[in-house]
Amino acid sequence: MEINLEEAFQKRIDEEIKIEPRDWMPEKYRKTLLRQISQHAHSEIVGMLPEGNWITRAPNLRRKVALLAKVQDEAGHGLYLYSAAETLGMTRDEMLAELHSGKAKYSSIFNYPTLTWADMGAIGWLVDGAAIMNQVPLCRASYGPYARAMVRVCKEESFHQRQGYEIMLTLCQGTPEQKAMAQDALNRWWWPSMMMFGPNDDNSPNSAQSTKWKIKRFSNDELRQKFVDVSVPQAEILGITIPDADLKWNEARGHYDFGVINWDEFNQVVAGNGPCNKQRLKARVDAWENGAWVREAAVAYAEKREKRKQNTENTNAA
Ligand code: BYC
Repeated sequence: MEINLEEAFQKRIDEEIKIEPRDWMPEKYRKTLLRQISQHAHSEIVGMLPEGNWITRAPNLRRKVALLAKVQDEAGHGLYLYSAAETLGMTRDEMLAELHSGKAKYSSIFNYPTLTWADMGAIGWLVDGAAIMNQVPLCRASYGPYARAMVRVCKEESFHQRQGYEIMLTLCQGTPEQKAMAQDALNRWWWPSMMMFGPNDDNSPNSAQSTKWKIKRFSNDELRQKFVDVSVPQAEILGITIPDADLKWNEARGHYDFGVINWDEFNQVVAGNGPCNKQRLKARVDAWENGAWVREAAVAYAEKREKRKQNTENTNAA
């Protein structure tokens, strides 16, 4: 019986029919999605912190409004994604408990510090650029609630990428000091952005199954290559240099070759030993603890309303 269910499930996926929350699914499919979607949600929420750092210091009102809107969008993305993950049978409180205990991962990229205003440009350009590359194919993921959430996320990410690139363009057309600041931000954010796509394909334990289930449509290395190929001409327009001595157009492949990623650094960051891991986690745990009174007040208010509604219904019935 189990075999038939699995076969029917895979057939639906092969036929590009979306899997919905009430459909039968293998336990491992549910777990894989819960892992990926909840980690994605955590990344959006933790991802607000490095940029939130610059809202009060944005150089003018226009930049401040755009950055504020971007950070708010990220909160929204986190909420759509937590809702999609909840349809797989885990509560939001349980997911947050896993983040706060350090059990659940979030993207390595958010464990790096934002040292100058140019970092807001580099994050928008590169981090959101990498995010779009990875997330557009997720709009076609086999699980309906995830795919639908990603459609809206991707539309907003595209605005984020442009606001970042525009900051870079302005700095690169500014004074030599401003251009140097943009170059410095590119130097620090390039390699961590390359790591966002995850380990190389031959070292990616989840890829084979996630590809078969059409959660993943492209491999980690394919997406990383696409990211390099689009970023190089963008850096040329800015007139700044990607910090990779091995970056070179390969006519035969029709792609840019690039240098080797420092996987030791990646593994250290993912293991919790990056420059800002402790600070990021502490900020989230503090926010949760300091927000306890808001949650309690919301529950008390909902209970009061419910009681009032029942009293009115009883009075009307009498
Ligand atoms: N950082 O077998 P693999 C954003 C983990 S949000 C940390 O290839 P998979 C944005 C991976 O989880 C950015 N960990 O895994 C937000 C796995 O460990 P577990 C987040 C990473 O899942 C605000 C192990 O390494 N984007 O863009 O097949 C502002 C082996 O990897 C990382 C998403 O979450 C990493 N970089 O593929 C701006 C997108 N890479 O869980 C921007 C959705 C890998 O088995 N997620 N690991 O213990 C995905 O597309 C996939 O989960 C990944 C990894 C491509 C990231």
